[in-house]
Parts: sequence; structure tokens; C-alpha cells
Amino acid sequence: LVAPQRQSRTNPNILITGTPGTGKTTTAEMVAVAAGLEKVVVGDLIKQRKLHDGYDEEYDTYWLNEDKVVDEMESMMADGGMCIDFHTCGFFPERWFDLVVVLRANTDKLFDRLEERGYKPNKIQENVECEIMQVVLDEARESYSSDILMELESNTVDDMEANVEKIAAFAEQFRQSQQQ
Ligand code: DAT
Repeated sequence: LVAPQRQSRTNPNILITGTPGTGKTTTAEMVAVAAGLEKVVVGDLIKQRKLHDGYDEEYDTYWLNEDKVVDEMESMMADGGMCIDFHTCGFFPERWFDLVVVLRANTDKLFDRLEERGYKPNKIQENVECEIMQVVLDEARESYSSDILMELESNTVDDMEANVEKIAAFAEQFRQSQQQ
């Protein structure tokens, strides 16, 4: 069964979310290639098109302007076929997505990845706590129907490959269902 607002899309829109360092960008790149989707790293879009309200020095991050981001992305999402990567997900319109993937990682993996990325200790700690408290998963559960949510472990390269396969299989199944 496909919700009415999704019927016009022949290609799915997929959101890949999760705490920073869980593997969103890497996974989204691989999904885009495997499933023939266009990838949008929302963090990059925010910087490039200045969809923010300035910079937070303490946390080395931009203040997100949610309205600007949604306005900018609305036309991109209209025809489907997009693979979106962002660390927060509650402000996107629910109607945009056919699948919402929440990537999860163990504390030690996340710590190492964020340290390697050169994050300051306070930013590493904040993100590790966010993952332990499953903040992004809870946000996704509040914002999207459980039948389009997929929670996936992203600790190893094998996990990543299996995740890409699962997501690409969903995209293929979606296309077939839309042709019927
Ligand atoms: P995000 O976009 O969620 O911040 P990323 O894709 O940039 O994360 O990944 C952060 C780093 O961790 C990057 O060097 C790739 C590595 N990584 C991510 N997921 C992984 C996994 N499942 N197995 C091994 N390495 C992974």
C-alpha cells in the first residue's frame, strides 16, 4: 500500500539519518551509486547556500535555519530519486520520504571516528551521548511512520555493505511497485 502523496513518485526519496560519525555520508554515497539516486549532503547544502543563521564557535557548527532548508529542498524532492543525508530529521516534511534509515554505531566506534575527524572533546562527548540516548532514533520515531523506518547497525564495513544492499533493494522494490 502506498500513501496517496507518494503515488506520483516513480523513484523513492530516501533519508539517511543518525548521529554524526555513524556513517551517513559514506552510506548515502554508496546507496546513490547502487540505487541510481541523487545524493544530497544537507550539511554541505547549508554551507554552500548559506541556509543558516551564523556559526556556533563553541560547537564548530552552523545554526540551522530549518525554514530555509525546507524551502530550498522542496523542488529537489518533488520528483523523487533523492538520497538525503542529515544528522537531524524531525523538521523535514514527512511526505518527502518513502524510507527513513537511522544508522547506529557503538560508542567506541563513534568515539574513534569523531576523534579522527578532529572534533573537539566537548563535541565528541555531545555526539557520543546523543547516540547512547538514541536521540536521532527517537526523533525519527516521532516524525515518521514506523512502516517506513529502518534502524541499521553501522559498526563494520560488512555492516555498511549489507545496509547499502538493503536500501538499494528497497529502492528497486519501490520502483516495481510504482509500475504496477
Ligand atoms: P557521518 O556522515 O554519519 O558523519 P561518515 O560517513 O562521514 O559519517 O563516516 C565517518 C567515518 O567513519 C568515515 O571515515 C567512514 C567511517 N565509517 C562509517 N561507517 C562505517 C562502518 N560501518 N564501518 C567502518 N567504517 C565506517
